[in-house]
Amino acid sequence: MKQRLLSLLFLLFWTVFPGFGQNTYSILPKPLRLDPGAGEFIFPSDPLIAVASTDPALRRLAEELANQIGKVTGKDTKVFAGNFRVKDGINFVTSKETKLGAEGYCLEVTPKRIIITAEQSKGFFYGVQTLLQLMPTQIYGSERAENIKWRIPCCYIEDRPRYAYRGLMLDVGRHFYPVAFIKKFIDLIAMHKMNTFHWHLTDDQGWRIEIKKYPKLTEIGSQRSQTMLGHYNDQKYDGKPYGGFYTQEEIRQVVKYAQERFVTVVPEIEMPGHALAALAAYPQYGNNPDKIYKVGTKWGVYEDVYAPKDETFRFLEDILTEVMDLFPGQYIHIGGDECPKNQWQESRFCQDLMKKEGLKDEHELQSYFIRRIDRFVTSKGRKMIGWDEILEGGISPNATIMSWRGTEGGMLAAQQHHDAIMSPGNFCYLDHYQADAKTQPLAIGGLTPLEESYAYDPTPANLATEEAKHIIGVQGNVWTEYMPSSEYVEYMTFPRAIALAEVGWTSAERKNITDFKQRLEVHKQRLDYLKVNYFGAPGNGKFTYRWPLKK
Ligand code: TNX
Repeated sequence: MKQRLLSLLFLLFWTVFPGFGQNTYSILPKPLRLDPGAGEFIFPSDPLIAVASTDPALRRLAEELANQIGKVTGKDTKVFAGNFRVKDGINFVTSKETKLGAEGYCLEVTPKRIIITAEQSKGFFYGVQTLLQLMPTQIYGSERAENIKWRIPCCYIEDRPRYAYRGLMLDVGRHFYPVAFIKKFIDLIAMHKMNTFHWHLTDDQGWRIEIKKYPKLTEIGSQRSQTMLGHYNDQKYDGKPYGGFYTQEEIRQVVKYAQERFVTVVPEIEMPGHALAALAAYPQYGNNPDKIYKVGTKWGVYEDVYAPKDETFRFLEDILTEVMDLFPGQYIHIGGDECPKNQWQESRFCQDLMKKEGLKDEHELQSYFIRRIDRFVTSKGRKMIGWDEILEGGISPNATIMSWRGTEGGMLAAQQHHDAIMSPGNFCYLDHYQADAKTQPLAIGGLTPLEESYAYDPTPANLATEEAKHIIGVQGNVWTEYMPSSEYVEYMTFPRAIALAEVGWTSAERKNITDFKQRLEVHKQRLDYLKVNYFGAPGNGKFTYRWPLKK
């Protein structure tokens, strides 16, 4: 009788709180396998984190975890170096036999202890991200949290990503953001188990990376006389000079910071189009040496592009040499998008070059341009990425394609056995509105709600198995024409980037929007502790046209 009453009460409880219980495991992105367990691990007063490996990255990770637990729980948390399964503690166990790959991990929580098993430090890093998400959300705070029962629900998790490339791009050309924000952005990338920060460093409206050999790139190219106000169609300007750039020292700092969070930074240096800021500094590399170029003040596409001259290639190779010295990752992004051909059509030099090289049109000239750069990048042992326009006029032998004008480019690349990263506008453009424009601060246009980003499946169904292997991942793009501040970037980026993180990590069968949204509700508390101004955050629900809004 008592038993039946209990089950009845239980049933009633479930009807009233249907989401209850699921929130216990609000892990984003969703792991490959999660078996809930009975009971919980309760933090002792002096938790230990045992690390057997001498890998410095792993030691640092353990130290950081210990610091965070110590800071927020007030418990005396220490790292113990040794191969020892500590009771009442967290164990990092390195194993070559997890079958979960370089980024995978296994996490076991029992009432007695916690064990994270992984092959590499990256895997441990992701295991730790998951572990933090099993703790009370206060663990993300920056000070001691009182009156919390520090416990972790028992479970068994096996996890690894669906795709090897999981990226987020930030455009710092249209607006410039301080290094502190770039680091916060990288923290958020890493927390959601993405592994690539694509840094769009140059554009018509600003050159943002110091190049020692060409100081005018930043002296002149990083400054513009004014900025568009309101929407493009309003054709209004603020009349205020605007500028900023990152020194090489700052860039090294950011790259190191990212490395420590297992995030690779992919620098993008735009060519042959989106080159106006560079041409304002060095007009000799344009098609009209007599023209006075000015750093762009309005958005959109400019006709001023590089001339495919030997001097230009030397200039670009010098720049790329410094860039490669700063960014040790394998990929170098060379842009390649939106390159109007008018100036090449009108240029005697270009027309002669086309004849000499047997190029039948300006698309082939673009392809010639990209191939020369590809050859250079490849000769330095790196891989080149370009936007899908670089397919026009013939794809360069070693190029990886970033597909933005829909998914066609990525598919074509994969069919030609080139790697492709999917970033189609409809799903991945985080500069689009995320809700009815009338309720939102100014954005470029479009409408890409959270649900749409979430629904994206990067691997087109009609690719053959061998071709599908070339779809190496997915990326969200934050173009910032309409994002004048870091808070604005956060508002546009989150939570949609979290949906894309799950698209990149979680297998298609495991995805479910209702379940995602339930987990997200808990997750928002974590974002609150991290002071992320996401869409829907308390205090920014009501938008008026102007920014910043009251928080
Ligand atoms: C197209 S996507 C661009 C960017 C703009 C963006 C605005 C791509 C490779 N080029 O220059 O900022 O649209 O959504």
